[in-house]
Amino acid sequence: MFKKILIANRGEIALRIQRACREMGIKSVVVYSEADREAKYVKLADEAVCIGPAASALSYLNMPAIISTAEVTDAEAIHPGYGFLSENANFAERVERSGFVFIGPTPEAIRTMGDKVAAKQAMIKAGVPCVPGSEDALPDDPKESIRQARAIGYPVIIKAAGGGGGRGMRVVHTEAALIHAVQTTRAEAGAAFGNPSVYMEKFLENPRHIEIQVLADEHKNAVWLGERDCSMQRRHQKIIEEAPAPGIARRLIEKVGERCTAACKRIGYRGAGTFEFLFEGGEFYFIEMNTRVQVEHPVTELVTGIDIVQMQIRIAAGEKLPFTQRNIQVRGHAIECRINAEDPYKFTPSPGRITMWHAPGGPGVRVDSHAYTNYFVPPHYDSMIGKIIVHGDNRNQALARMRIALSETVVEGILTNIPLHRELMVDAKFIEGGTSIHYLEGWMGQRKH
Ligand code: MV4
Repeated sequence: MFKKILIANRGEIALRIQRACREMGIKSVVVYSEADREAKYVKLADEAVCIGPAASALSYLNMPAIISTAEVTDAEAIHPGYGFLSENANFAERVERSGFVFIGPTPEAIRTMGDKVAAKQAMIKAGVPCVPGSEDALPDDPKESIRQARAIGYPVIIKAAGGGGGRGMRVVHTEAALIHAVQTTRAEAGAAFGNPSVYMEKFLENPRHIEIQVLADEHKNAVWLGERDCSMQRRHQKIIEEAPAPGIARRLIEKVGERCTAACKRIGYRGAGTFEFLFEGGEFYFIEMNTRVQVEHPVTELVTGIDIVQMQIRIAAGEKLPFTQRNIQVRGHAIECRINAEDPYKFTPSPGRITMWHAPGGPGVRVDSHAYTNYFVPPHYDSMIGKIIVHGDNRNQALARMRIALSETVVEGILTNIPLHRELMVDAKFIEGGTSIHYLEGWMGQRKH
């Protein structure tokens, strides 16, 4: 096992990785920007090194600064967390070329999944169900786009191969709008991702967003750890996630879970990963794969009892998975609310000093946050300052525990989205379960304030 790991991230996930290291007897080095100098998790690490000014481009995205910090501190491995460099194949490659272990998949796997056309082709080959659409990038020939769209049937969606996470997409309802949409998406993709490739899919109008968590080792073992329902989102920012997904037949999920592990084995996937699906009309359709630990990993940890971050580290150290699929059981229900420093009605960021932080507790309540009374939320990064995650024997108990947890939580000095979560936890449709990816935006429009 590693003796020392460098954490190439900040905030709650840097603290989460640090906790995993501590439990495993591994020393942690945290890199930080000038904006994070005073944060408690920085002081808590075994070693901390400032790698640059507040701007991410000069600190958390600064590959030479991070790799040279690993060199001077004698770290053996680098954990990238989520966001920043976590899905940058060039970074993973440079880490390995410098003689360190990248805690994640191979650079090749990251690169394949980063190209959404290549990812989809790999999944089709591996028998994972995908959205009907073009198997290759669209050629520059308008006739061919028109032919394919007719074959698929309108509405279709044009997506950038280099996009993902909601960037670089356009819905097309009529043939009259098609060619312009393809050209515009292509031009934007070239400018934004340096890759003008686009592809076409049937547009699913009212799906849910369901994802499957997997773990795979380098010895050809792979397991899936159940699913998460991440449909409650606004502008591609998830705010609530839960496991299991309400109202979906177990045999359907099991079928798709088994396809995901089969795909992992086939492509030689290693590490933690997430297969993202749209779920509509009782069918799963693969859209993308994430090759990192995700923000919402704790809901899976609470229902399976498996520490996903510790497993990432053990896999990266070359260990075999300590369990097989038969050993994995999903127990009860978990819900996560992301706490953002933002106006709960206008969604504008609300950085600044937290004058009072009181975290909830009690049975089945977990808080993953680096915040505390007097913590200053810097304006330079994502507005998420933590997560409240609850577990119960069933969904109703989890909901009750989340309502209590939210009622206990006190955050003063900045605005947060806690009032929004309090409202959603008593919303009839959310309580019923199974709302689509469009529910929250519709609900926002209805809400009086
Ligand atoms: C889609 C879709 C409907 N049909 N693809 C958005 C993010 C990216 N991961 C894929 N996305 C979508 N792809 C087809 N063929 C609708 C979305 C989508 C979405 C997906 C997941 C979660 C939230 C979303 C919000 C808007 C659109």
